[in-house]
Amino acid sequence: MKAWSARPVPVLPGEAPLPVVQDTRLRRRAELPRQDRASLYVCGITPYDATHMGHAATYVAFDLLHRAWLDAGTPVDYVQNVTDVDDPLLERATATGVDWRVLAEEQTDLFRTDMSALNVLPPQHYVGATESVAWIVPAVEGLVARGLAYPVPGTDGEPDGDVYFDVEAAGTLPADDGDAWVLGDVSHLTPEQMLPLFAERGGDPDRPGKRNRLDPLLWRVRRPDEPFWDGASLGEGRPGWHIECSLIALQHLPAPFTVQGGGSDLVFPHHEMGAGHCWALTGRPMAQHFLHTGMVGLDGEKMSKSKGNLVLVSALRAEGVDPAVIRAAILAHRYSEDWSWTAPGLAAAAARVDAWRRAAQVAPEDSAAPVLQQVRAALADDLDTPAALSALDDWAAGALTGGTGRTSAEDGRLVRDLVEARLGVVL
Ligand code: 5CA
Ligand code: ZN
Repeated sequence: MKAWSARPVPVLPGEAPLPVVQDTRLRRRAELPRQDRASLYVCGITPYDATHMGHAATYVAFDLLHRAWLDAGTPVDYVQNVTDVDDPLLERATATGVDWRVLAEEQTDLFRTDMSALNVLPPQHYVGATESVAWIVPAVEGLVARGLAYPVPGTDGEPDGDVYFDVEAAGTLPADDGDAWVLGDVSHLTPEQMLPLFAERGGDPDRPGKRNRLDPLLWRVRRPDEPFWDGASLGEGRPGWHIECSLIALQHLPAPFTVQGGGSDLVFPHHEMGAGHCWALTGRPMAQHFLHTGMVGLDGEKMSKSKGNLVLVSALRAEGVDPAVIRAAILAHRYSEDWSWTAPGLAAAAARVDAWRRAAQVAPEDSAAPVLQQVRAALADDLDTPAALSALDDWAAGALTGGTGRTSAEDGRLVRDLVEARLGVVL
């Protein structure tokens, strides 16, 4: 499907270092590899309640990584999915009496508009689950043929034939280079820790007939009143969630690709199982690095539909809030930490952006090069945006209280370019 547009990225003088990032799977900080091209897959929205500040913070975080690569002279192949058919979307459509396709299209459109407004660089491939069924079916058939997936008989109103991934069988596949996947490879959770998360996040541990309670669904056979696709030997149905992302990634990116991204709510089961599927299909790891963003709440509570405490980007925009200010409010927090959206946080961001804008009009001569270096160094340290913002605040304070020193339009322009190129904030 079509992605969205963002402003062209200003080119900065010199070359930035590649960032060191916190890798969930490796459980340590890791230097990103020097590559001719980097490859990035970020899990996209399920389009029924887009775009709240949590979504926005996650896509802004990976946009910072994207911009870090560009500033280091590395082009990025970026893929993002849209989970445009899945249980929560269908449930919401039924509950509100809207056709699921209409709901998905409306919410995806709103998301694209929000991403454009927030100046988030688009992926080259923006791919719906519904566009990928033709790739998913033969992959699942192949896993069944190799004994790595199996159909479950019907019970209690559930039809015959739902296909599950055999986590134990996949975990015994031999690896040439010691980089095999076993359950827990990405998340490092114990089975006891996995079970409640699995149940909470779309899994069905109690489905009779499964070999392991943690085996995830690959293919859900047709149910009355549910959308379905031709599944060849699997029968009509629709794909499971994790296999969607594995196949969309494998369709467009090498295995392993450089970074798999998403919110920390996706570490288990989504990224764990996605990596297992990729391993079973290719004999290679899914990604070299797994990065996860913290969860954003509202005034100290988790932001969620059920609590009704969503702060939507579109609602803020409708109130006339400058998207540059929304972005600056997000960047005041480290991407990897949980944090809360607050009204004072938004007000502080507005004051900050205003100070930067005023300072850019009166930038002291030769002040841009040092702040360029400081911002690059901060962002190279696991995208430390609070440190980057603090360097810019110091620069702005100096400019605004600079007294009689000479000002330089060129320095002002360079700082504006820096803020836009690296932070995506348009001054
Ligand atoms: N479609 C799946 C991924 S394949 C999904 O999780 N969709 S979502 O709409 O629920 O979330 C979209 C992205 O936003 C995911 O990367 C998710 O981890 C992230 N996200 C969701 N809620 C929050 C939150 N409160 N804070 C930060 N990130 C969030
Ligand atoms: Zn995903």
